[in-house]
Amino acid sequence: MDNLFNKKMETLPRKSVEELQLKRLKKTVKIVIDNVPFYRRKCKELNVTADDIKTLDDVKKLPFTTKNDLRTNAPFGMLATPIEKCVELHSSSGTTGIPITVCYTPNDIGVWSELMARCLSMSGLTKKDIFQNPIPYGTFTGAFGFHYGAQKVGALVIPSGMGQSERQVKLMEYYKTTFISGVASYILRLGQVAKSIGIDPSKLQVRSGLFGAEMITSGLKQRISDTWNMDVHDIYGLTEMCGPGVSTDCDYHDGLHLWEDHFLIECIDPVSLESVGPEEEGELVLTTLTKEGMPLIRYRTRDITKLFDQEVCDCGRTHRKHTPIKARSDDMIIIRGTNIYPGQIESVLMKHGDVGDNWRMVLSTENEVDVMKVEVESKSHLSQVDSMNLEELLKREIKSVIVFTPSVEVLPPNSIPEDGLKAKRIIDNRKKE
Ligand code: DLL
Repeated sequence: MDNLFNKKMETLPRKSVEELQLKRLKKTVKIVIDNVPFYRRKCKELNVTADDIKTLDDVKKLPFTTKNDLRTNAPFGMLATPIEKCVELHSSSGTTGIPITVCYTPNDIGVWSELMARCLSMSGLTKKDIFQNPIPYGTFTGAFGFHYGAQKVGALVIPSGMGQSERQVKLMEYYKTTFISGVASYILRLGQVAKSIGIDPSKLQVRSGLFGAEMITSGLKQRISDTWNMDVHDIYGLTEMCGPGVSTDCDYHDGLHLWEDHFLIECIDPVSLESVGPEEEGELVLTTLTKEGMPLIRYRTRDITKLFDQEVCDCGRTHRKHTPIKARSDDMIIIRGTNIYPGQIESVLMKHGDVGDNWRMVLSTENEVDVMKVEVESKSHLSQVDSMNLEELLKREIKSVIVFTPSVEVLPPNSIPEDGLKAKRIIDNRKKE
């Protein structure tokens, strides 16, 4: 209970959370219908007005918003506030080239800082910490979110930015950094770099870390924790909501608390678009409840998770938890009729001590049939016989989770190229129709 940043709001009784949500939802719907042509048109088509929102369930009367809607109205068409009231812009590049752009008013920045402070406190950050932020400072939301939140907690922030990995490790050693943030796969790489310059990451002063921006399987979490000898928390977020700071796991590590005073949660079947039942897997759909610059209604995140029904967590927080994001629905690949998510493969790989930190699935077409090869780095150089034995073992174990047998190639350490900020797990070279 002592790591609550905002005790009143984090432990608000459920009834009060829901009353607050309804009040904020009504206000948000009125604002977007009055100010955003896209929502005015969509609501007219569905014949719904702000007065039709009488209960939280009435959110289902409202239209969904998709990434494509944001792209079509980019860069500023979805703003609900005149641009002169906005003070910061962030964007995420995505895959199609048109960036998703979000503008923040001073109040939006204030809320974001508060939510990040809650997440960081939940992960153990205090004002006594030396907090290193190895994330690129730029239009990506990551670095600024952590920076604002850590300052709000009162920690000493080292804005180290991403890259120059040796320098990052030396800064940690020099300033005796106690808490770090980052993109999970980069933190593993920093661990390798530390070892390569003779520094054992587990002997540094770093005792906690808060990581996100990409999927963190329990195996990956354990691996980071073992490499660095630190407590690892998972933080989820997306540019469209605020950036990082939407949810984080508490010390019980059995789900991420999502800040329901600022976001209304739904979980839907991505095909039928109907709500899934309690504790059933589905796509997370979020409505912003306090955003001024770019409020969003029923935003389809594409992220697959399960919502828990539990009223109050043993940590005292009343905000509902969701399981770590299992996948993005657009990352699901279908091979020979089987649905496969990269996380299923990663869960198998990360259990093996001989397997290194980097891997990818390469898809191609052979004789008109889809084939999948899993390329995985070994932790250290292996003999040919040991590599072959490991390949056979991994093939059998992967088959037990995805039904068919993929080919597996064990590669020497550091042979898979690093590609951008987030790890790229799927290389799809299949022949397109
Ligand atoms: O990645 C915000 C962020 C920065 C979160 C740093 C946490 C830490 P975007 O670039 O807009 O924003 O990407 C958002 O990344 O829809 C998820 O698919 C994925 N993602 C983010 N956090 C997690 C996580 C940032 N903890 C997209 N687990 C989201 C799994 C995550 N996926």
